[in-house]
Amino acid sequence: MMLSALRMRVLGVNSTDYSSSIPSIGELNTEGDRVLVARGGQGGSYHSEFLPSKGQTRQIRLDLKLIADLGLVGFPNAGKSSLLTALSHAKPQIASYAFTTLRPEIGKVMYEDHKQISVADLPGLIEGAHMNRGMGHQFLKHVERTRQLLFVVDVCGFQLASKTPFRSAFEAVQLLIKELELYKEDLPCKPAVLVVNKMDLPDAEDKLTELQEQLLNPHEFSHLLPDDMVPKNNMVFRHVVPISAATGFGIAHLKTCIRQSLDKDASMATESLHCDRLQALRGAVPAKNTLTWGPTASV
Ligand SMILES: Nc1nc2c(ncn2[C@@H]2O[C@H](COP(=O)(O)OP(=O)(O)O)[C@@H](O)[C@H]2O)c(=O)[nH]1
Ligand SMILES: [Mg+2]
Repeated sequence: MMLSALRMRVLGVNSTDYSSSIPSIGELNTEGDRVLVARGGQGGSYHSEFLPSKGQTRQIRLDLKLIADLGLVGFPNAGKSSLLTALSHAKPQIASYAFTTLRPEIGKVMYEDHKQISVADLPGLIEGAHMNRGMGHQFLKHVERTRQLLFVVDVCGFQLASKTPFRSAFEAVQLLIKELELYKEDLPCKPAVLVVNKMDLPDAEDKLTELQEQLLNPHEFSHLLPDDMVPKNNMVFRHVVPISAATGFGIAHLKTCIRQSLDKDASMATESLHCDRLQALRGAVPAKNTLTWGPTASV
């Protein structure tokens, strides 16, 4: 059986969890991609008295992918849904309690030159998501598939519940990186922009300055977190953008930064494609030249 579709992951039997350890039969990412899931039987012939043989049977699960240019990564209440509303025409649910967003919501950010960028508001990530706590893997599997990440933190910090520890904006950033790293080591290598939200709140400026200092030298502040929650490698954010999703402060600048970051990757990808093509051509040309112009050429 041949499957042909868009944006799917084809998983083997009994794949109840979403982590990267599941046997994946293949991926259907672009139009025309095909995956062989099960082999058909031989057709009937003279030798088999025209009885066809049975083909393979296989139980599979199709895992529909969410592909967006940007994925919003942040703890609950950071203002991800509010940011998506400020950036696009999407209308995600917004409320001051955790897990308001249960399903990913995609918004389109429009630019004056008609370019559109898709941004996915993903259900809240919490500490322990890599162990499938909260919405754990359901969330992280989507992060895996967005081109770039938009980290969103509340400048004043975050506390999930009265029994869980308070986390400053810096600690939230570190913990988010750690969750991604523990789920899949190379996830924090994705290009990322850090959005510091709620700049309209009192003392926000001072807290932003403190966060920026800590981000410049994260190792110096690693004692703020338990050893096992300190990321192995720190992410280098392409931009750190203070905003207020509530008042609109910084949103226009953020749109510019997002665009710059995505355009940078697009031009790098085009350049590397050109390089590959050139290499391929160079590989082919000398062989021809040897035949035509080499000493043993006998044309
Ligand atoms: N003061 C202030 N509150 C905000 C801002 N952005 C979001 N909020 C509030 O923070 C809460 C959580 O916002 P929401 O967008 O649902 O966060 P999410 O869980 O990350 O999607 C809501 O009560 C919002 O009104 C902001 O820029 N300033
Ligand atoms: Mg939300």
